[in-house]
Amino acid sequence: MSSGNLVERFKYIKTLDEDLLEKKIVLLGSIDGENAILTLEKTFFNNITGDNNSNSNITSDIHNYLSEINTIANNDVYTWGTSLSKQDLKVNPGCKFNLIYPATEIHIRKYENSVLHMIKETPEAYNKIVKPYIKTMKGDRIQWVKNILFNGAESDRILFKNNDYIILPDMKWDGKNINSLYCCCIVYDELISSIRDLNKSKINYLEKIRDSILIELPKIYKKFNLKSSNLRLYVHYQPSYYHFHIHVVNVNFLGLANSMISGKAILLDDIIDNLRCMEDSRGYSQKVITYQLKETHKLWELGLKDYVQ
Ligand code: G7M
Repeated sequence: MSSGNLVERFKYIKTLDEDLLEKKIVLLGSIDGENAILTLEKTFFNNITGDNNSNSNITSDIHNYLSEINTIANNDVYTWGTSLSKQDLKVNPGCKFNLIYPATEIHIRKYENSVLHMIKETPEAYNKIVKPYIKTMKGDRIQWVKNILFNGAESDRILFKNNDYIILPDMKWDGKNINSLYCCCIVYDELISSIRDLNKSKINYLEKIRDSILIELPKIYKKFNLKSSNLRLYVHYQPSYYHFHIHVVNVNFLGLANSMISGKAILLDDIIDNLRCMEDSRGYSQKVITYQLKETHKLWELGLKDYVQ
């Protein structure tokens, strides 16, 4: 079944979230009686800084690009208004969508806007509350990861792979505009669920992966002059998916505030250096980790609400 077909059958129930900065709205709906989450996001002006293909360059044909110009006001040298922009699906689509269908209760909780709290997760809280929860999140929930690693899913999108990891465009990235580059590096090691499973024995392994990403991505995007120093590598705690993966984004792109925020994102280099400096060889399993958690997150009601800072 094509995704277009699914989106056409989406019936709106309620708005889960909207973000004026990211120009994004998240809708809960149903398709054939089952829950679905549809995220709609306005796209960038891909072609202003994209490739130099003249068809796709809106700057070379601004009058054709903008139509029905409506002036709201002007004052001295300032004028502002609205207009329609010419769009075409291939080089200049107006909107990017993500559909999750069927969506589980966990998906809905993840996307629903909710109050955040700062949690101080002790090793005891991890062992008592989080570790058992992670066990319940290992099956279907990370099927998409297994599909990428072992079943050929998204195989035409893989940018690089070796024995340690696969790197490919994150589903949040359209894969076109280098300025908003967002890749996901998924490791093959199924025993690392989160940073809690990292200890000194993993330092070389993490360094090897980091160094490889920093060499390979600039090679792949050489024509855009991407440098290793343009890449920001980080890991989430808590992640949404408990199979170790690294977020790799363009350091110049600040539109990912929610993903990169402190209290959620930890730089890979800081993780490696923390491991090196830790006296305890058991590593992150022994740390108090402070991070943000939504009130609607399952871990909140499972007991982390007793560990607020
Ligand atoms: O919060 P966490 O660290 O678990 O982030 C997981 C990342 O995986 C997010 O940036 C998602 O956008 C990305 N992602 C999730 N899914 C389901 C997919 C997928 O099916 N394909 C790709 N390429 N990325 C995904």
